[in-house]
Amino acid sequence: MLPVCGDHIHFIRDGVEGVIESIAPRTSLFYRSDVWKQKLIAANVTQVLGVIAPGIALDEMLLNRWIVAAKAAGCRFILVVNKSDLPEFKELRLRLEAYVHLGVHIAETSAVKNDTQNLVPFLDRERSLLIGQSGMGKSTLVNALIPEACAATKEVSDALDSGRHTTSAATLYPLPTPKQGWIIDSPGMRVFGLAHLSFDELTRAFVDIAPYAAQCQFHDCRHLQEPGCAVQEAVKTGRIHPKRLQLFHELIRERKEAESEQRMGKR
Ligand SMILES: Nc1nc2c(ncn2[C@@H]2O[C@H](COP(=O)(O)OP(=O)(O)OP(=O)(O)O)[C@@H](O)[C@H]2O)c(=O)[nH]1
Ligand SMILES: [Mg+2]
Ligand SMILES: [Zn+2]
Repeated sequence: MLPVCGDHIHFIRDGVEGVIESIAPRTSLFYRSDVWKQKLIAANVTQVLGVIAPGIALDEMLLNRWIVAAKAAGCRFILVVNKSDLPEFKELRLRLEAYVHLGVHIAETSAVKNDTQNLVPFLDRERSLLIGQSGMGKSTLVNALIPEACAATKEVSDALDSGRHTTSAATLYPLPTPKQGWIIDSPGMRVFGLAHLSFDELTRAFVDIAPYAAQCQFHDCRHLQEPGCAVQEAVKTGRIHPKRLQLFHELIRERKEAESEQRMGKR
């Protein structure tokens, strides 16, 4: 087992270096996966903070993948809408009300203005993971929450000319006392595969689809064209957003593709 940010490890010091002896059992593991590899992101987190901001096109399918991934990992999901100081913020914020019924909490922030008061109440005693596309302000948020963190942000990387993604590895920062818990900053990501989730796991992770899936006429209903499909019916009557069912099918397809590629690879 390879260690990942957030792990509890036992290690033996050897001069200035150390050797990892063992990794304690994890309470959660947040990761993404495609056909060939799993990309571990963080262990032992209790909540995922997905960061979005105006000015960078919102990829709602990506956002929905994070929500599903958090649910599947047993984590609470908080949508952090950053850069509230920008004029385009209001328009973006209005589009997000639809997410509240998926159990998503929303916190508005302006990291550059040090305005994190809506987010702070969510953090104490929690182990949080910041995720989001590059440039949304994850590292700037860390610095606003924990001044001594000194996480590199875009301005710094521009000065050093270190490329597109400013943060290159996940880093854990303890919350300042008297708060307990920690927060992990992670590198920006544009794709988020969930090929590790089975049909049943995906069904459970779609909190809007799961209750209807239990009512389908056939217990192995795939919610495509089957008669008596309660999920399709709920889409027709506006109780499930069609984009959510579209994503569900997309994820099932990706899973199937991954399985068949792996079978071919093993031959
Ligand atoms: N206007 C405004 N700009 C912000 C805010 N927060 C961050 N920024 C700016 O957005 C840019 C990107 O910030 P970063 O914190 O480096 O973004 P990141 O999400 O960590 O990016 P990666 O490390 O590449 O994933 C910087 O120029 C920040 O100054 C904010 O609240 N308002
Ligand atoms: Mg960063
Ligand atoms: Zn069905």
